Amino acid sequence: MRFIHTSDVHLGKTYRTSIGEAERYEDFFICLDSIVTDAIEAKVDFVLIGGDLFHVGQILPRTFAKTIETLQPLKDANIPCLAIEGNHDWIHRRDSISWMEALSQMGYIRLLRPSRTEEGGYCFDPFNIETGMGGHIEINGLNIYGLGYIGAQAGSHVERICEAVTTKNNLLLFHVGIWTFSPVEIGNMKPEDSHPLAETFDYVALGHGHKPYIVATPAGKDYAYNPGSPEQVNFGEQKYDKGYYFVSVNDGEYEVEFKATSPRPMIVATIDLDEAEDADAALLRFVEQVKTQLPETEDDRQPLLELKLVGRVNFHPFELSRERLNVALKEIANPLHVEIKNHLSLVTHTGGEETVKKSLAEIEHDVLKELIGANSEYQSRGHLKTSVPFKCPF
Ligand SMILES: [Mn+2]
Repeated sequence: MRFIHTSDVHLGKTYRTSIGEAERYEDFFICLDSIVTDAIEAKVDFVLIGGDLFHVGQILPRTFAKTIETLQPLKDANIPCLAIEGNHDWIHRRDSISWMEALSQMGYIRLLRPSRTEEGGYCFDPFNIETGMGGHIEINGLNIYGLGYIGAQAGSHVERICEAVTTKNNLLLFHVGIWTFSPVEIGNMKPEDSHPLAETFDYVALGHGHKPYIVATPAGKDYAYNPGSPEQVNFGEQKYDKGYYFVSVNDGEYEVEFKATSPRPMIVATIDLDEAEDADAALLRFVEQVKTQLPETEDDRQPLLELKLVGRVNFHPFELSRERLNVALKEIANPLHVEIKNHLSLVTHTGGEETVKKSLAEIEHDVLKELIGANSEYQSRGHLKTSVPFKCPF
């Protein structure tokens, strides 16, 4: 028996305000399509998706339509696609009919989710193809259980999860990170809390962290596998291997192979412009340094760039405008999407010998203060506060 285990596909992700929005949006469908194609070519018995099929809970209708289109070949080939919800699919779920439930009712996925007993235990009901609901499916003697995202206290649920399973030859789909491998701030559990799962499940199919990793028991037996995201969802992920697991099961023995996918090139770099005399000199140095960061690759896809500008400069950082930087970048890298973090600070002279260095944030704050002072409409709001709602990047 053979199967593919992927996770965190994040369909629907894009950069809303970018020229590359439409093309970036396609990337995630192209990525899933390549995995579907591999599954059909290899004639696997099933495909597992360990959560976060969608980037957000409330997807656009076209995202739903494109998902169906992408999963159609699997359905036509009668290859079951078993999925669980992740934290991204889960947010706001109660506000509407879950898109994952709809996919399950339509037969594109089999959404596995346990019910709870009155005593607070777990109950993995057999999956019902008519309702598209249930927590357990048996395929060729392999018992597959699905547990979505259960939040921050996942570790304390392990005993109850194992208690609810009485079969042999078990596999668990679970959207959770294992701390030390996946230091994501929320939705983790400690390895010592996770290890008892190995007594009940021969293969724990993880999702959540976008970096691949394998967890072994203290005795050294691998049992939990996180394939990571097959595309680069966020900046920073260019450091990780990108792919999915191709798994063969023979007599209860799991042979796990990591197969690489082909994500869009992503470059994250710090550009040092320290002591640049003027904006022109800084721009030249910027171009030189970006050039050294560009990979030598046959890949003709436009890359994604995140550049952090650092250093103390002798000109006002505003003079090195985003527009100028973007024009230069277009010539040397032709990026699909660019994010520039301007951390330059200005060296200002205050009449005497003393030199004061102001960060860009301080300069921006001063500018805003002046604006507020000049505009009576805002004067009552004298003190500016910015609040950024916390959002889990995984
Ligand atoms: Mn994710």
